[in-house]
Amino acid sequence: MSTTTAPPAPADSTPYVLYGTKGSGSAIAEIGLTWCGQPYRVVHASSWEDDSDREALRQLNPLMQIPTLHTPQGEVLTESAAILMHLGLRFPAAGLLGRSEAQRDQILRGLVFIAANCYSQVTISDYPERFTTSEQQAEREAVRQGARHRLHLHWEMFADQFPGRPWLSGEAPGALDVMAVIVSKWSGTRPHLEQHRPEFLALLKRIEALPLVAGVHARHWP
Ligand SMILES: N[C@@H](CCC(=O)N[C@@H](CS)C(=O)NCC(=O)O)C(=O)O
Repeated sequence: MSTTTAPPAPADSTPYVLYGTKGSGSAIAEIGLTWCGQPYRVVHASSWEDDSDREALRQLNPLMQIPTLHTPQGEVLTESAAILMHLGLRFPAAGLLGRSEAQRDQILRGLVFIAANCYSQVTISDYPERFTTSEQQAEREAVRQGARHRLHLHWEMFADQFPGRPWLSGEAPGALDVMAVIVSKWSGTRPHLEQHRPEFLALLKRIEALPLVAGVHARHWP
């Protein structure tokens, strides 16, 4: 049994506390929080940075993945899609989850699609050693390449099934645009889309230019 204690939950009057680092998926939560006008404090933490608060992150999220969020009510939220859903439901006026039930259904579907079929492949591409018992570098590289191939295929499917009308979330941008614009940054996805789905790439660039997105994006990828 662990003898360590979890970091104290923020009191009700304190803002959201986001565990994350620059150039990572914590940008998804930051855009969502900004979108909903919610103040937040960032704790510098990631599994791959020794000089970050890895122990605090581990206690909140045994996967040690970011974004990990402590709500003002003291709940721990992990999983980017769940964080965006939480924000969309908690602050409906911000419009993260669309303006109709039909739109909301497609946004939820798209968020789960990206989490299940794209973000998961990025993890395999980044850490192929976790997904094979082989210690051979060539075998691990084969796992990485397989994940990237699958990832790019999944983005093609996403682009075909979630056309921008004119945004991924409907007539106004929302949670699905936020998730797509960040998760598509990794593992060679954008160069692949440039060749195979150029219109979809142009849509991602439009999303990236939205003021609510651009501010956070510039801090993460200066
Ligand atoms: N399923 C998670 C995945 C989050 C994730 O993989 N985050 C990356 C950073 S972009 C991470 O923390 N990776 C570190 C690790 O897996 O050790 C989500 O959708 O938020």
